[in-house]
Amino acid sequence: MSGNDTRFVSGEGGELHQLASGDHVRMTTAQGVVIGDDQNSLKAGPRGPVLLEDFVLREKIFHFDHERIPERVVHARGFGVHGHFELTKSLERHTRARVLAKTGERVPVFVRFSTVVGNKGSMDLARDVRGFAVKFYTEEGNWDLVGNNIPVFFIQDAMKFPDVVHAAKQEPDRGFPQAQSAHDTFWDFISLTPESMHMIMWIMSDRTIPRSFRMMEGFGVHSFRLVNAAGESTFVKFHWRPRLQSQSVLWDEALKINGADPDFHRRDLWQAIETGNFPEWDLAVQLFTEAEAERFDFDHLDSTKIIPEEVVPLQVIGKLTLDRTVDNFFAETEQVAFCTQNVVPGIDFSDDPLLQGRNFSYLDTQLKRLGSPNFTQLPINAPRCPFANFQRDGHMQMHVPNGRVAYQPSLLDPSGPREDPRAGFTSHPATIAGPKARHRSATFADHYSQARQFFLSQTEAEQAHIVAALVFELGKVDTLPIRGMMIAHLHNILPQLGERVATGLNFQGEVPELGQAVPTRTDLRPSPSLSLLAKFTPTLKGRKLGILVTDGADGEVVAKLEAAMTAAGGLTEIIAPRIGGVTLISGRTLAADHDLQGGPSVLFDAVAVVASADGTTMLQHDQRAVAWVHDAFQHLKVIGHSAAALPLLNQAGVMPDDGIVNLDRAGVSAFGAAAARGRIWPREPLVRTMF
Ligand code: HDE
Repeated sequence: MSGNDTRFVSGEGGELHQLASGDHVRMTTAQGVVIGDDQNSLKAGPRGPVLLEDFVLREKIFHFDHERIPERVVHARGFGVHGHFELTKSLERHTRARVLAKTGERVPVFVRFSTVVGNKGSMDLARDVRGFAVKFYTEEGNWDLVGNNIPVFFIQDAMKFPDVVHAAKQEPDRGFPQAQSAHDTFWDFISLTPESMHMIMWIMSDRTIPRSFRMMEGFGVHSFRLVNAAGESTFVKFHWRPRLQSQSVLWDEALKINGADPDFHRRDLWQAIETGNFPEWDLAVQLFTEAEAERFDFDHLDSTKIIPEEVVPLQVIGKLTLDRTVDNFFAETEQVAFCTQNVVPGIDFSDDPLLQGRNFSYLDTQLKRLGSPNFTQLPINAPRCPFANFQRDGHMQMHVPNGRVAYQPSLLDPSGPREDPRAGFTSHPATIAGPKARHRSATFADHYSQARQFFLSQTEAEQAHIVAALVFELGKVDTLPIRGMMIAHLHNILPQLGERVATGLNFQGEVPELGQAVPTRTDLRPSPSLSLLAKFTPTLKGRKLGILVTDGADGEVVAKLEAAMTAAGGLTEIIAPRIGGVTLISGRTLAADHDLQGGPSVLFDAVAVVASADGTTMLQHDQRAVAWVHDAFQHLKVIGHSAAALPLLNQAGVMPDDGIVNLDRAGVSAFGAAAARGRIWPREPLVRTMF
């Protein structure tokens, strides 16, 4: 901007007016009246009162006052993106739904990931279940698969949903804690709800602190029905499997990430898509008949149970790709309205009592949030196929229907919408019988066997993390009898689990004897697919390397690291003592993405310190640098270093192991191979007490 730049004009009070010129459109009121001054309200005299007549001011403030809508009662914090789904294997034999029968078509989707408990402004790395909600805009209408990143749920009946949510949310008298289950009311409820125990194993595992939305599995949780053209029904469970595999952070890392970057997950997804690294998931199904379901030794209508892959194998049928960020967070992510009852012909519900309750709740909650039954007309919610009916009027009606007929049957309007019994949605005519009563089926009564199976299916490190999470969470519970009750449940799951947690808590109180409706089965074989670490294959794809550099650093090593990461499908960021970057040994300036404070090592999957001798001396006097290395070491990360950087590593308490790689001696490829394997698990017992 220069003194004679005509795009900018100073006003009488020295305020800056940026005028419409060049590509700018002219600013108008909501009525389309061009605004002449958007800096000053209309006053009686330069220092006089503001006039009520100022419709421009009043309209602007009025709209601002009403910008917020109620946040979602659960899953308030979320992040949505666009993409598409492509079916690779037809399920035509089982369903007439085109989206699951016609291969090779790209069906547009909108996906919203979320946490459950925290409010909208809470942090991304809360220990929490993640929502994984997918809206398919199919040619036969919208299909919403509103799932989570965990295949089971806390409760068996929708009747208990408000209770579990109230218990988990901030305690109502004090308004805290935010986005945490580590408090009395949550564990009070859980300790009196044995059906939650399987879910507790999952949420205390590292699955609830995912490394990225891109690295999470997703599950439809309930059984649904597929119905084919002949009207035959097959049950189905839906699974999303991330191509980048499931990966998690450590708890201490999660705590620090929340401070360093509360938007860690949304930034990660945004950055991946904006850099063309589109995340992908396979859609897999478990298919089974009613007769097969009868033979399971659990009830598939009970959402606290999984169907182990060993019992019904997964079949991959398609691929989800997320490739476009939203244009506007509010219009799309905030206004998207997922509803479990949004299904298309060929997809139908099971009698899972949770699913049945959800089918009421979602539609109801959208009315509260979006304020009008016409929320279906918002661009993010509207079907992309033709739609027509006689629903009329209501708040914020966007359509202008013509004609005098808003009903049928009618002879007056020969072209109006009419039902189609053949193409239209028909419910599977399941036969229903039984006494009308408030039942809980006896087939739902085994609360511990699958919890035990899950725990025993984990690797040693994963089991230790479940124990540590329970020790942390129950340690935040002030009411000792709640701790005692929980230890008793854990004991029912597996005696050693109860004992390990009791040891971790140094629990001296009374552990009650808890009766069991069904004794814990000890014959369920561990299911390897339930462990994230056991099925992980080394990769750098989608991972991020942080390189700490100093003045005088060897730019060639940095370049080689960057090239290796790029070739492997990963990203690299440079951290320097100051944000302006460093002067390399070659004299060239290397720009930084973060300064030491802005780019702590918790933000990266692996790290490298490429420092000169003088630079190392300087870093040794900077606690931020020492903490950077120290954290990376205790978070079990692979650390590459220039030979000259060794004194910094020593000062940070780094002990040599397979994950400490001298870049000058072992080379960049050795570093890459080590980093691809992920964390150095044998290091963990050296840096943390394990119970
Ligand atoms: Fe939800 N859930 N839920 N839920 N849920 C909502 O709907 C509810 C359940 C899930 O990104 C609400 O739009 C009941 C299971 C996701 O916008 C609400 C019950 C699963 C999202 C609601 C459940 C979920 C929600 C709040 C027990 C995994 C976020 C805002 C019967 C399969 C969707 C909203 C988004 C949101 C009710 C249990 C997943 C209140 C009554 C089980 C991913 O309608």
